[in-house]
Amino acid sequence: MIPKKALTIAGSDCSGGAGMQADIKTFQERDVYAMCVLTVTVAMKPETWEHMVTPIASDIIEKQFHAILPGIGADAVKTGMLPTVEIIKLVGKLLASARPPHIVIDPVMVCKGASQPLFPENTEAMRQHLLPIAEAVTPNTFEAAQLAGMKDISTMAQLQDAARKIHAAGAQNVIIKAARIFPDKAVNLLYDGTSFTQFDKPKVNTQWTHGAGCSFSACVTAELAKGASMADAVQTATDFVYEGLVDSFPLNKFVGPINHKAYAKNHR
Ligand code: PXL
Repeated sequence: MIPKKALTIAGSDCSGGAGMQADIKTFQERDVYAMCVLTVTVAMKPETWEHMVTPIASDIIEKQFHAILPGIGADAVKTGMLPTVEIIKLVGKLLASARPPHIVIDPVMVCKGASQPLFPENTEAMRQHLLPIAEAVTPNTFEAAQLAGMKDISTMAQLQDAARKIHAAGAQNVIIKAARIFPDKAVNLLYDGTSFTQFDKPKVNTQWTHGAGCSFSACVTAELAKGASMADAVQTATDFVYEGLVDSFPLNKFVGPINHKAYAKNHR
């Protein structure tokens, strides 16, 4: 049987837990064929784990994209780290003209372990060029506050307010990953423009959370590629990341990824 196909337009995390590596592993675990367009490489200094971010030239991004759309076709597309305004604009333009069946935007602004957002001017470019074409956008609370123009998000009322504002900026579905703001639970909040649906999990007591956000949006993308409803896609992605966190592990003293294989092991 020919599998459904998903494309990630994202950066390389050479440590393998986040970025396009997380997306590819997640697509594979969810039985969706993985394809990728590289937008940036991230390398880390071995002594400090400081992130070194190197954007890929726009013409190379465009050539990769055209190999897949129209060259192959994709049942769903997600974006990850888009490091510059120029690249955000380019990817927005390419997706708007290719019109794949599902577009999931993960508005990556900062890596765990890095202290400052990539570039503040990227936020406005994402609002302008990515939110209007997004079937779903998957910010964490920091990214949601930036996209919504809010100072801080620390309550459910503020989460809902941010979701409404991001929806008003054009995203059809807003899924805010609120892993940290509640003391007793991790919450994913889905807003479809009409109603809110909350997906709760117990907090997992681990520092090895690398790639959780990328893998969440990749799982949503894979489920949409296979024809799931948005709510079912978010439920599966919530379970996938929760089980990956329960089974996460360290790579060195700085970083440890979720276990991308955990969900499949548990659901055999
Ligand atoms: O987790 C965000 C992220 C996304 N994309 C790339 C990354 C990271 C964090 O390290 O390296 C390429």
